Amino acid sequence: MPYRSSLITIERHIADQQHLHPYATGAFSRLLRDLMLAIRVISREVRRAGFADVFGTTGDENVHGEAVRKLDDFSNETIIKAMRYGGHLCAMASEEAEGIIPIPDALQKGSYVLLFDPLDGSSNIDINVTIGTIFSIFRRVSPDIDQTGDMDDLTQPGYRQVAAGYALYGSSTALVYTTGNGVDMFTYDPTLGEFLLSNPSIKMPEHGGYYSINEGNSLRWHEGMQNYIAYLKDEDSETKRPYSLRYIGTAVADVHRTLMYGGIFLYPADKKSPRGKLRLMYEVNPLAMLIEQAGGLAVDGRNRVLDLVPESLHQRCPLMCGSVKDVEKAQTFVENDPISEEVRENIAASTP
Ligand code: P6P
Repeated sequence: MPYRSSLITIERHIADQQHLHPYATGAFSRLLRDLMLAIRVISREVRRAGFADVFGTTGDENVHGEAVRKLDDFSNETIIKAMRYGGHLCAMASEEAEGIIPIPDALQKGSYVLLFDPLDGSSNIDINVTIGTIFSIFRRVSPDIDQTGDMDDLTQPGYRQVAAGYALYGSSTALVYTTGNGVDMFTYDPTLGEFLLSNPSIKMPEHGGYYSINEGNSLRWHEGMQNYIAYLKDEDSETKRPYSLRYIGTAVADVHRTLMYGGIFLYPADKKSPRGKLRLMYEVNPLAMLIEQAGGLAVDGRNRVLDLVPESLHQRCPLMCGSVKDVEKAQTFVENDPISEEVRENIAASTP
């Protein structure tokens, strides 16, 4: 029976899952509800971007020296405003903000921290190609519940995430999230103003037929990665090769296709970027939790992403993720690439 006919709203689903979290006091459910409101507001703005003056850039640059687009700014502010008053968070961090986003002194602090990429895929905004919002939630580790959280709360290893997910602003607006009990997808029905359960308990195929990587970087790849991608292009009916290349250039969209159809998404370390491009705390960690919860693997080339101990809030992290058989095959090719040496050197270089 197709779930599209189900009338299970995300609020109902969160409440139903609450019994799975003995420590859940309802605050966690209310936190997710507030985040869903922010995503609804961003979805509305993305949908009308062509009419409202929200295309283009603000003229500012973010902490990474990248041009900030108007929708980036709007999405960032929307999440901060929707989340700071609920009393569930003690701190936030965003791709668009250099340091901790504190909860104002006058407002109640909570037991969680939220890290997010407010609008992933910015370069695709003005050409109406799928973009998304990525989020990651941890319980605070600092003891003082009345104080704003600190960097230790925000830079925890990914296996401590209590929830992770993304919104996808594509042909429809979808929300995919996990609280550690599998992955569920909800599709937004704007006529009802509700996210309705559309794909419960998503499970990835053991291997797929797609690979997703920016082939423009191929001359920068280390030898192992070059050999792996060449392997995927060989003719071999038994292993269903050649794979098809799909690359949207929005990590959320490329990972979502990998989650739904199987295969592998890669943004590897290379000779120019020893730690790849994607950010560990608010892109790679949440995407890795979702992929693992759906039965896949997510590694930095050598290590399980969720085991990585962060050194800084905005650090980059190489990513290979997707179907178990595909990621395991890729690892046999790249295990001798000089990634760990360069990463170690790069860690020293980037430590402020
Ligand atoms: P490239 C979008 O700007 C982003 O951060 C990710 O969403 C995406 O996977 C990647 O950059 C694309 O980068 O170098 O292939 O254009």
